[in-house]
Amino acid sequence: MYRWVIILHCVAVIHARHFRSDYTYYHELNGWMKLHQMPTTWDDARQRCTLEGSVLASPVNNELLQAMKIVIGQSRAKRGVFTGVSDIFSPGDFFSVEGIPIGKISADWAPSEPDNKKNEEHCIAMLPNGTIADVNCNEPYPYICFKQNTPNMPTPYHCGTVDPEYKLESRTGSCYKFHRIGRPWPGAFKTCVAEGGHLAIINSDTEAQVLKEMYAKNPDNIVKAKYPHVASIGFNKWGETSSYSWLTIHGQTLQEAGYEVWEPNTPNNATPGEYCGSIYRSGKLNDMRCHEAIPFFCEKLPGSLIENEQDSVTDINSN
Ligand SMILES: *[C@@H]1O[C@H](CO)[C@@H](O)[C@H](O)[C@H]1NC(C)=O
Ligand SMILES: [Ca+2]
Repeated sequence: MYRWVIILHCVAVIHARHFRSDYTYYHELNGWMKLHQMPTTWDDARQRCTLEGSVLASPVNNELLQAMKIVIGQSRAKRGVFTGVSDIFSPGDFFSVEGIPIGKISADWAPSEPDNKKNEEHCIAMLPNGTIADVNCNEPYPYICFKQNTPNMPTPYHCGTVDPEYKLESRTGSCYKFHRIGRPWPGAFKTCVAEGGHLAIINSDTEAQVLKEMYAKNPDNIVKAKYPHVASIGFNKWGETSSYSWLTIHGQTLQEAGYEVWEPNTPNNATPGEYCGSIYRSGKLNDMRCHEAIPFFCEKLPGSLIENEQDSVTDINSN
């Protein structure tokens, strides 16, 4: 009897939690939400939700409207949040990021909205009382990401994410993903964080070997990268003028981190401004200009994004 209780409990938990532990499951939505307290521009909010595998939430039905209202109410977002509704594709044509036209959005306008003040209001925010207003897309707001549950949702793999591109490496105990679409170093950093990890940090010769092998599996399929044979990892030069201050993104010197094998004649700041860290296909380190779009490696501990608290399932009506 006791055993059955445990099994049933586990089934329910797995069902409810198999997206990400930083998201909360809402029964009424059959989906997950995450409030981002840190205000940002609409573009950045949309991109971060996308990178997390979700969408920028909009009140596309009454359940979402009520849930968003509750999340805003529980937060410090006293001015409200961005919704996913904007007219970025064509001025005056407002759609949610899922393509729902604003006429079908389940929210009322706040008094004297929309007013398109100064002809600069192209994004829709939700106020704490659930009404909406057009606002400036570049004026930072908090936002909510939403992930709809679907019958064919993948369950997390051994890397603790539904993203199958993360592969567990037994030699190091970490998971890695090679991003073959080039991004500047800061965008690569953002992408890895949104995926629950960080730009890869090399802590041993073995780990350098692991990345080298992954890189070799991608000989000619790298896109949007000016330099396909160099890939960003997690170290950079702190204080651009001081001579030797290369640190990992977790604050260690390369020597402390456990790997400091530079490609011959690097770092050389060959094109001035090479303050970001990368590796060649050889697995050896290189200095690179931070704004160059190049491929990159993310690293993720298998336990990040795994739920270890008792219950993250929330009932909207349960208070
Ligand atoms: C919602 O909030 C706005 C802004 O504070 C206010 O102007 C409006 O009257 C409120 N609407 C309702 C229905 O409470
Ligand atoms: Ca307005």
